[in-house]
Amino acid sequence: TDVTIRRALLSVSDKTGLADLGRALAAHGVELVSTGGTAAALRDAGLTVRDISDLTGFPEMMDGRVKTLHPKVHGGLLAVRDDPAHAASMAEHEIGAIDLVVVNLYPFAATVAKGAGREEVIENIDIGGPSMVRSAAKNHHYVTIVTDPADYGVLIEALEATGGATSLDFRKAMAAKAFAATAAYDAAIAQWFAVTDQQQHFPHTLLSASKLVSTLRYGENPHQSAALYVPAQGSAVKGLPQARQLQGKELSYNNYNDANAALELIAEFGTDKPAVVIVKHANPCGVAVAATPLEAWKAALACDSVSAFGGIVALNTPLDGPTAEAICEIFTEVVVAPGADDAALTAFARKKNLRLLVLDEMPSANRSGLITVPIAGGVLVQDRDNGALTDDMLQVVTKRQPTEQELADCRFAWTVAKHVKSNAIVYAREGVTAGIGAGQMNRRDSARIAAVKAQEAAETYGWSAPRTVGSAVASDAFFPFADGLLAAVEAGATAVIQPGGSIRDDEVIAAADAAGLAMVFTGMRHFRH
Ligand code: 93A
Repeated sequence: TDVTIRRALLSVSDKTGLADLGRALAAHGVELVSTGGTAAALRDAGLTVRDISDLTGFPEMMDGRVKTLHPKVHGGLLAVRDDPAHAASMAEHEIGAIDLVVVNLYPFAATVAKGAGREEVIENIDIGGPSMVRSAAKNHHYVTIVTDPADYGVLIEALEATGGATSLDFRKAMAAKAFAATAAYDAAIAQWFAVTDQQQHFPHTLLSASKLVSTLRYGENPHQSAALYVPAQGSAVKGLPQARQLQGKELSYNNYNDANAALELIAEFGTDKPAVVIVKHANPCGVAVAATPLEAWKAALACDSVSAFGGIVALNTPLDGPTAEAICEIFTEVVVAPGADDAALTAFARKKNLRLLVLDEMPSANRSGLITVPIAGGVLVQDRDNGALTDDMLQVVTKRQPTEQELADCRFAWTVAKHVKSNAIVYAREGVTAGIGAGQMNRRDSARIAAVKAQEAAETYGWSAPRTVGSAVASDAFFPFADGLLAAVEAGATAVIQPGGSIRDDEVIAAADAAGLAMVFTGMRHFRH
């Protein structure tokens, strides 16, 4: 099933590695046929090339829109070589077999990403390229298709090993990759139309535009297989797949998921003041903003030092030595930050298993995007929750106005609550979470659990009172009854931030007034189920 390559058609926008590939092909006596720019590049490298117009008998025309769309090309690609009728057609119409196609497409996504106008974007929709890719891939029994410059090396190796041929296994693998590439390419185009013309969701890109980054050891559990994918057409979002891992074991599925939760929350804090987030099972168990990263770490840890064991830590500032030393005092799975100085690197080096990730750029908390959730028989799609709190949204509903500190704590607690599984209750004081209640099936339980955590922290650290005393409490959704609010009062909260909008708001406001609380409504909720 080895097929010897006699004629190759090269037509590439990305000319990376082209000259080397051309030389390797020529060395095996392969005839090179190319479109204009590719032919010029190959000639510059000193190679002999036949112009596509010579093969088709037509000039490249209409600004290059019609270059390779011709039966002499597609007949040469699609013919079933050992079918006598196909062979007869080839002979009758003087169609020569093409054994290898090397194509990469007009840079559609990059053109969109650089903010080009509509006309330029449309001109960068490649038609002839994907057609050749699909013809060659369909006929992989005879034809080799290569779409990614990263595969030139393996192609050259295959040619060397066989004296100028490829195996069926290789052609199959490249064909699969080729169809994935054209699917992703078309998905990006469809997405662009949807966004530009209709402002609609178009989940196809999320579902099909995927490039395998790595196979993971296993999924959430060892009996589940798992892998990491990124959009095939490149992503504007800098996130974990682009992070540099400086040390430690390979990231697991759960590491990625938890580190992502930590990264998404830390991204909310910008870079003005050092902040630290500790995540466990995709929920924060301690968050703090402070004057230094070390102080922020200590304060975040104190919120729930039991849960922080085996946690995922994210920072919004580069890691320094003292902070790294302090983090190393407890078992930590992953640390992600926008950099680390030499002292930090030295400290972490002693913890061989700790996975240290460095991101040059933090993802934007307010970016748009789509979230998918598979359900039996389908997929749910929604916008990312990028809802941000602005001053004009805040409405004080109690007799008492919040103090400046209470208002700041309300905002901080609200930001954290957005990243806590519902029902979410977050107590915070002076830029530090005092207690977090996550994922309960009723709000009162979340409020109670958060208070218990705060009580335990007070006992661990020998504080005279839990830090919920004098705190602000955030609730991700409205209090349906006064009981959740009363649990917060009992824990010592003096200010409340919540969306409002319950039919019993009056009851809840009355309870707050009776307890002398200040309460603000946001008019926006942050369910995270
Ligand atoms: O405009 S096209 O859709 N029409 C074609 O017939 C065609 N054939 C190849 N674009 C076409 N191509 C693309 O041209 C290839 O996919 C490749 O990206 C590019 C290479 O052009 P050049 O060799 O002139 O740089």
